[in-house]
Amino acid sequence: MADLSSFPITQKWPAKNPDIIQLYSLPTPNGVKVSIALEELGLAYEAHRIEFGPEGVKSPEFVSLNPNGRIPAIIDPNGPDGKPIGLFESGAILVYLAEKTGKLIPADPAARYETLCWVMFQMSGVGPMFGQFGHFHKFAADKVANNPYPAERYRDESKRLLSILDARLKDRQFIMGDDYTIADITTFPWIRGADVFYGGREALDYAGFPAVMAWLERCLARPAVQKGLEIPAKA
Ligand SMILES: N[C@@H](CCC(=O)N[C@@H](CS)C(=O)NCC(=O)O)C(=O)O
Repeated sequence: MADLSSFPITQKWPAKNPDIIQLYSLPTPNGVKVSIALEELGLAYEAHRIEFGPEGVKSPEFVSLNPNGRIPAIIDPNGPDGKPIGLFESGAILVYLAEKTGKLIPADPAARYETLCWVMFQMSGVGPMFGQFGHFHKFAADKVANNPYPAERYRDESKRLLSILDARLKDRQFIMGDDYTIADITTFPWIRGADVFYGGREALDYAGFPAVMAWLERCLARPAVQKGLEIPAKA
């Protein structure tokens, strides 16, 4: 049996089966990327629900795994050289899982790097900009009631990113073409999330990006996605 005792997080959220991947997450746009990938890959894992706040993501035990105090994070008991490894940042976790299994990322080197470009496009662009859009459009709307600038800035930048994605998907099934990859898994939860969590469908003019909408439906139709979107479930 794997020994995960060097990871303090396992004291607060004990592993029932330390031989399988431990996922620390919540079903948010960043969190579901990892549960969706794990489901798609058919890897065995145990999901721990980590709430926001001092008892969850900001607790010393969680921060010992991710110094940034944010979900998602994982421990793989069977990492490089067969040793346990802890990982945080959803993009890094997706690259790790894809490379571990040789799936959800092309084997061809040039196509692999192209996939990574689109993963980084999401991590540095779509995620942060959509997140700020949601903040000003919904959660802090009352704080900026007299100043439309922040909401407009992030709305317009989010729409610009959507137009880039729409052009990419116009003649492709998925971001990398016929194959569904980690570039899709990192991106579509944010397109869905801006609607489901922020009510941003109209403000972001989703109807104006038909290729993105058709791709989102294709992604959401996958059984692994339907399952991953609900993980970790509420106790
Ligand atoms: N770049 C990080 C972002 C992670 C992130 O922002 N997670 C959010 C949930 S979607 C979180 O844990 N927020 C808790 C907090 O800010 O206290 C990643 O992709 O993993």
